[in-house]
Amino acid sequence: MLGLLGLAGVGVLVGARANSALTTIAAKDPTGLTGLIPGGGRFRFYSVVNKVERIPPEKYSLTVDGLVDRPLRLSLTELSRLPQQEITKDVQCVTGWRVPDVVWGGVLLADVLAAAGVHPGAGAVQFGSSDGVYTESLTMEQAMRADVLVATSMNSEPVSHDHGGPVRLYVAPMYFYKSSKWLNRITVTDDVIPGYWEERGYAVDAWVGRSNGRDDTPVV
Ligand SMILES: Nc1nc2c(c(=O)[nH]1)N[C@H]1C(S)=C(S)[C@@H](COP(=O)(O)O)O[C@H]1N2
Ligand SMILES: [Mo]
Repeated sequence: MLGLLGLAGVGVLVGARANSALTTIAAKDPTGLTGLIPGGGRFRFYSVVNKVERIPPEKYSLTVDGLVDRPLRLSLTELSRLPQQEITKDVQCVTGWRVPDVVWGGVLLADVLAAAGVHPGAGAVQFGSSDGVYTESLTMEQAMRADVLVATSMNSEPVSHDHGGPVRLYVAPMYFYKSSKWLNRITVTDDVIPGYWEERGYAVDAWVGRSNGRDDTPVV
């Protein structure tokens, strides 16, 4: 019980600090307090850095490296030539807000990894962001799920800059902090490397409703 309260406390403090660090993006939510009100049904914009450079679609590339047979640098056009997948599911932030039935489009992370050829025995995947700071990771088993997407569209529009476009991750069954914005690198590793928020007290295995001391309805 004390443990759970402690983690919740850390979450609120850390969230407040992150929000106060925002300028450009947080102008849409200047107090940051709306992020703590459950059931709003609308997105909040989050970034742990003040400003993220906007990448024109034609300049975008996604590096796939690490324990793979064929390291890749995929342009948006090349991503669009891989099998396209659509997933309609909720977004759930660990601070309480949830957006129902978001339509995500893009390429399954599993298909991107297959294109690069993952070395047998590689245990995990790390994600990098063009903000230069945020990282995330998944176990290889989690990365291969059919509800984990390298997303290029959101609600049938290209993913906007504020939402992490041109390309972000969408990890449906986990809290939204797993869904790295401004995704620019996928590195296959031996083991999971805890990400930005996980170094600050949040769960590495961030299943909605089964982690972080929360009882949200799972996203399945
Ligand atoms: N690069 C990066 N990715 C990120 C974050 C971030 O600060 N930087 N915040 C995470 C958190 S906590 C949430 S709730 C969502 C917010 O996504 P949105 O801004 O599109 O609503 O992005 C996640 N991915
Ligand atoms: Mo979040």
